[in-house]
Amino acid sequence: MNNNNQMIQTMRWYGPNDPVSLSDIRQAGCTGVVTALHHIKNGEVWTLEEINIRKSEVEAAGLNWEVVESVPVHEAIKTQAPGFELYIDKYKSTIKNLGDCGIKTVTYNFMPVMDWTRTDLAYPMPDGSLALLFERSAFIAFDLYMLKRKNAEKDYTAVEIARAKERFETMNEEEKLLIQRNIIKGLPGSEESFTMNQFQEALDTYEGIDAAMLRSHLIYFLKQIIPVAAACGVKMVIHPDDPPYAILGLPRVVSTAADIDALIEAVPSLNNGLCFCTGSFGVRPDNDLPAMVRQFADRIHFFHLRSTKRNEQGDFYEDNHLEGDVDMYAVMKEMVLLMKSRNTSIPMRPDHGHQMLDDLHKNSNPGYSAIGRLRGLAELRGLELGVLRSQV
Ligand code: DNO
Repeated sequence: MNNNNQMIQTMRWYGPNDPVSLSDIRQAGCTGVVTALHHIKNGEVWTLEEINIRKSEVEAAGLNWEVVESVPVHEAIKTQAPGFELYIDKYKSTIKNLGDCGIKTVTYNFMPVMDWTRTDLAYPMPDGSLALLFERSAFIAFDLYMLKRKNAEKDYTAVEIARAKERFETMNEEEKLLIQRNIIKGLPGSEESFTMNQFQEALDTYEGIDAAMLRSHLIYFLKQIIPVAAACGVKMVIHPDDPPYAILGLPRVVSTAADIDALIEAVPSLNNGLCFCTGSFGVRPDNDLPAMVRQFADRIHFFHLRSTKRNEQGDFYEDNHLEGDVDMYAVMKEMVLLMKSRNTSIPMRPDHGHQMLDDLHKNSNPGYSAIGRLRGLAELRGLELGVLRSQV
């Protein structure tokens, strides 16, 4: 068995204010963390000094800063609003500074306005733990009856609208506010937070931008950034859309294998890489995850491992890491093969986890409590070992 080709175990750390400490992460069995300079405003340059402060803090706890998640892409770059070139220049400086500090894998996404989206952050599981849920009728009710987005009805079927109306009528004021907050306030790591008015204004900046145009803006960004990243040995890894389809009339262009293919065709460099998030891609039944790992084997530089369970109405909740719709065993087999064939170790993190045990009485970032992720990591690490040993 070749230990050098095993996944590098990490957890996301939100920085000094994260209720889960570096020591907790180390005790969970991780050798590294995934973190970002969340205190720096979107679009501003991460200086060498700021990067080194964070790096020293992580290293003092006996861990490595393996991956940056995320260097956010300013909205002006996504819409190509006047002055966006300046933000591209700043982004290049940040990438160069990270490379100079030895941090060589950088995650980002290209989702318009909002990052990952859920409607319920405390959805009770039968075992008493709490999960994250995307409930389609609650989301549509938000769109139609709270946001009251112009022409929103045309995005939904008559059945969906009727269901959303009924759902809305059963909500009390508190529940309405909670759903609103979950959607527009931004989940941890989103880096954007809005009031209802600001949210509508942000949506309006995408008027006239369809999927083809958004894709061309992404390709323009990649053509600018990837050569800089390649020159300083940084692998850029794009995170897929979550959920992996258009929402609220906003286009999304990183949801399927065909989407990724288009980006590779435009910018073939292997530094134009992928953060393979099984939870995000796995929401679509037409995404064949093991096949996608094989297809993009040479440019997957980071794994997010988690599973979701969907129903026929378009709802999904985050299941235990080895349960739900993702065939984690099949994905892990492909991961093991790909690390072996590239003779490398790829960082992974157990993505999210249920709030459980003592964490039920603690404050934590939704999806990022300690014990649920520890359970996920332990299961995934065991699965990897089983796959490896059975291949010998
Ligand atoms: C959610 C995360 C995302 C991810 C960004 C990457 O838990 O996976 O917020 O960090 O989309 O840019």
